[in-house]
Amino acid sequence: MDWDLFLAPYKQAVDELKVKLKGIRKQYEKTSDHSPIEFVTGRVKPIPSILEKSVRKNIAIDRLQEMQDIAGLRVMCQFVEDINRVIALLRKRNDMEIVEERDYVSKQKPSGYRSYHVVLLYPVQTINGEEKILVEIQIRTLAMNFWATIEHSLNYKYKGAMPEEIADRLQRAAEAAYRLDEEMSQIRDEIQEAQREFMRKKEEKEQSESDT
Ligand code: 0O2
Ligand code: 0O2
Repeated sequence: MDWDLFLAPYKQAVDELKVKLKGIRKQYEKTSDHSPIEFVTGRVKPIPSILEKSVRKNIAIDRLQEMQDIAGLRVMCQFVEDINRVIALLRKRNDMEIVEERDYVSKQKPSGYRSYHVVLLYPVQTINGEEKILVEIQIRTLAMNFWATIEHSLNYKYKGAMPEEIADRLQRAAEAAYRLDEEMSQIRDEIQEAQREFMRKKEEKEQSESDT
């Protein structure tokens, strides 16, 4: 198996999509509208994780292109409402085709995990022509991301054998993260007004500095 060759289009897709998704944020920065995207990260799944998942999901090595998250991106949003705005933006695009959506936002996983997963077919242009590959985009709030990051590292630490007390605490933390998102949504208008005011003051300051 030539991993460099196999993973090259995935790496290219991650790089391209990172630029494209960050571009959405940049476009919003030029308007007075709130950006539904706070920040974007991306990664190509490490080879040991690909192999572990292929065993767990019973995917033969010559069918690895069926694995949905070899190329993975994460879009972080301030508010739960922003998740739908990001999904709407993705659905409108003609440079990607959505093939599957998994909504763990309205229906959380038993672990307490919440996030919206969109699986795409994304065309990568190579010297041998176009290659369509699967890409997974996870869209979540900052609070969902905070929880998932901690839970992921604890899972890694305990290698699946998480002490019950810690699992209970994580459940409670998931509920707290949910309530935090709810509270933030409720004061969303006030936050946005404060952000607009901040931008206005910043622009005024920059303007007066350039005038002098
Ligand atoms: P900027 O100017 O900081 O916005 P990369 O290869 O660096 O583009 P990668 O490897 O996919 O990105 O992921 P990485 O490095 O973990 O993080 C990607 C971007 O997300 C980086 O910005 C981080 O600064 C930003 N980031 C990570 N965590 C947070 C966070 O908690 N809050 C905020 N607001 N941003 C975060 P860039 O792309 O380097 O550019
Ligand atoms: P990574 O690179 O470590 O993030 P699965 O059987 O759950 O592995 P499935 O059903 O194909 O995979 O897809 P699913 O559940 O929609 O998405 C799997 C990915 O979602 C995981 O990737 C995680 O990134 C994230 N995820 C799903 N459930 C949880 C959870 O309970 N806690 C945390 N922290 N993340 C979760 P991988 O494969 O773990 O890879």
